[in-house]
Amino acid sequence: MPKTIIVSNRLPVKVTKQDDAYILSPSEGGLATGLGSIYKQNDNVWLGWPGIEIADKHDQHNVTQQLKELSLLPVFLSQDEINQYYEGFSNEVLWPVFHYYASTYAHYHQANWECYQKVNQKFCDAILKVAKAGDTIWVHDYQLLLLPKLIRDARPDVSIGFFQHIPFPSNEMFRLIPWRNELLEGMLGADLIGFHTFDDVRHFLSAVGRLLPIQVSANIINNGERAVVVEAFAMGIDDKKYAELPLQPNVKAEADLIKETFHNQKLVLSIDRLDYSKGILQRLQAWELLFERHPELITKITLYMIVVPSRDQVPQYKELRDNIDKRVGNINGRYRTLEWSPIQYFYKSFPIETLSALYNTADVCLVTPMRDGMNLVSKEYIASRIHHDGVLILSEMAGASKELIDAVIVNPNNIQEVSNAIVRAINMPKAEQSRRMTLMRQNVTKFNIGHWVKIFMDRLNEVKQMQRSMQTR
Ligand code: GDG
Repeated sequence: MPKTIIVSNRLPVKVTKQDDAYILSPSEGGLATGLGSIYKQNDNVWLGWPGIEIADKHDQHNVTQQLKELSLLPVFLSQDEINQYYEGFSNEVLWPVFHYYASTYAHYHQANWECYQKVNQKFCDAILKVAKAGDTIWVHDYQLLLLPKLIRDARPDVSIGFFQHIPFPSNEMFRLIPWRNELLEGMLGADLIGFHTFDDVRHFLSAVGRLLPIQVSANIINNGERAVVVEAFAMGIDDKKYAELPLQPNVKAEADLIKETFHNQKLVLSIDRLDYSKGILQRLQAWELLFERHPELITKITLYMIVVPSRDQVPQYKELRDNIDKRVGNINGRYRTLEWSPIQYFYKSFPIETLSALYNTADVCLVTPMRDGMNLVSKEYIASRIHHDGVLILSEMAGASKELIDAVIVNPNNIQEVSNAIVRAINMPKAEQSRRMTLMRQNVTKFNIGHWVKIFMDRLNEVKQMQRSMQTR
């Protein structure tokens, strides 16, 4: 029976070393939940890097056995490979260019490119050990752009889907990459290519049309052998989980404590990974402007800002972290009183129960990335608002803004607009909050993670059928 192989850079599992043993804890992330319905069935499998360097062959064997129990298959990477393929190429070429930060953060090193090719080949070799004719392979994200073609060349008899979780930039950005054609050709090994939004699709098609000698017609690319379909599939979340969490007694207790602590204030929540694309410094500027323009809000409103540690050994990220520390310090130093701080800042991650309690109590969720493929935090806030109140302020640069049109939409570069949106949000009448929130909740419920997985897989099947009927014509 044909099987499905999911492939991503990271496996949906956290591996930690304690003494001499490796401990596995499955991830609760949205993608893992959504794809759980697939990879845990029959002979299906999820293939990826376990997220930690395991050099010893004996340890590799043990971890492989443990992962097998969870339907997971590891691709082990050396520290050099992690540095060059992951940090050097994925995060210092693709991430900045795809988020429109090419001039500030991109570094094009031939050695990193060569390692990126080598590791994509390593993933391919691991897949070829298990893939059979008729299998379906779903490859995820920007770390593996070359993989669809590598698999296709070795195994033309499988179905390949590719989904990119981050934006695809305008061709004017994309063409800056020295190896742009190889990247596009790599992706075109897939039968179906998915992005979060129609804009990403448009940018990708335009890059293919301009850079490769290939015919593009509407959203179909014909490379002479196969028709490759490119479409938007907006990723959703596990809405039920976020609606049920606030009902748990421990979450309720935590929410009550937060309410009590901030009882005479408006609470504004922001949650991001440490990243320049998330617009954290600009958000802080808007927060400072708020008190300059509205001194009556001093002691009446608090920003609860969680920044989840990420890549902070990399100089650019460390610098960003230092700048955030400095700015938060300045604002708190300038406006705080004995009992109140304008910003409660946390540089750490929290358990999902705490996030739920915060989503549930925050009057406003402030999501203002400079550029974001989708942004799941905005959807998690909506799904958590079981009483249909609260206001989402959302950047027009996040993919989610194309769906959550009843949010208060802002341009994150317009500091005054963001600051005004906060004032508008905390003064929004309950009836208007409820009307907007109800509409957004309908969207988040209908287009949830299960729906996303289903429509992608169904479409991949249809594309294969279309290709077959074109061949027999
Ligand atoms: C990439 C794209 C796209 C955050 N803090 C904690 C925590 N989180 C969870 C959130 C959310 C996830 O992390 C972050 O997801 P985002 O979508 O906001 O952002 P990226 O990590 O940049 O993800 C993005 C996504 O892929 C999916 O395609 O939407 O555009 O950049 O789920 O809840 N989770 C826990 N503790 C924390 O402190 N447990």
